[in-house]
Amino acid sequence: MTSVPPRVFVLVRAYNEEPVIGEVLDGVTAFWPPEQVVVVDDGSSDRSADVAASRGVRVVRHAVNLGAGAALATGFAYVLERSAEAVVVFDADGQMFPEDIPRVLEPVLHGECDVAVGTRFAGVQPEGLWWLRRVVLRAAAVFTRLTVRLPLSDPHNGFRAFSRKAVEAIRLSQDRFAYASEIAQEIARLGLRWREVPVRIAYTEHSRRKGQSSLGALDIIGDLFWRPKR
Ligand SMILES: Nc1nc2c(ncn2[C@@H]2O[C@H](COP(=O)(O)OP(=O)(O)OP(=O)(O)O)[C@@H](O)[C@H]2O)c(=O)[nH]1
Ligand SMILES: [Mg+2]
Repeated sequence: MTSVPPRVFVLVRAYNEEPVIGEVLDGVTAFWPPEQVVVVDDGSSDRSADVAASRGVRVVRHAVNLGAGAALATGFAYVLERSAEAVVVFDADGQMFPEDIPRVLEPVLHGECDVAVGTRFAGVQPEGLWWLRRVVLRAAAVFTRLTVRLPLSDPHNGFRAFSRKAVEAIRLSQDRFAYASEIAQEIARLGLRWREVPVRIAYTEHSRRKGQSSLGALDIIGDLFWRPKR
């Protein structure tokens, strides 16, 4: 991608990412205009939002922590209001590489699909991924294949790009991490065209300390089957 298309946004959800979000946003804004970067601060109790604002990006805040799915829904509403043509979702915790953004966006911008989903399991296996987490992520793929009939290899990878059509059509009712399974369900329900794009995911000390525990999978299953929807 030689120049950044207008009305294509990078959406960054952040919950207590103060130690790393500045560096992450520096990486993104090195080649993406800050006014096309939206940070949804999900009720952080640290200074994540202030650090983000200091980078000149747009910052939207939840007054309380609602969850990664709710933060995505807020970001979707925000970019739709700003006439977004497409949006790519990028994490604030330093696990993703800004250089991968154009590759994830490309099939959406070229009209080849409505949703591009990152996968960490194509090609080189991610370094530092603990075996139990790998098993859980693989199980999530099998679960998605069985329940939604969508053969995604990494449905819980947060690195995704969406066309405007997809953002308008997808309904998110899961506030927490079950939203990732819901996106797969929505892709299938709406018959959206999708594609997987290999991305790298780093496992850093910070991400391991504050990221999802493998037991989180049980929470997700609980949310999907037993928690009343919004
Ligand atoms: N954990 C968590 N993250 C949130 C929340 N709201 C927004 N986020 C952001 O959502 C992104 C993904 O969250 P992570 O906890 O890193 O989830 P993950 O990358 O799927 O899991 P790990 O591989 O364990 O890091 C990060 O940028 C978070 O800061 C929330 O309520 N809880
Ligand atoms: Mg993470």
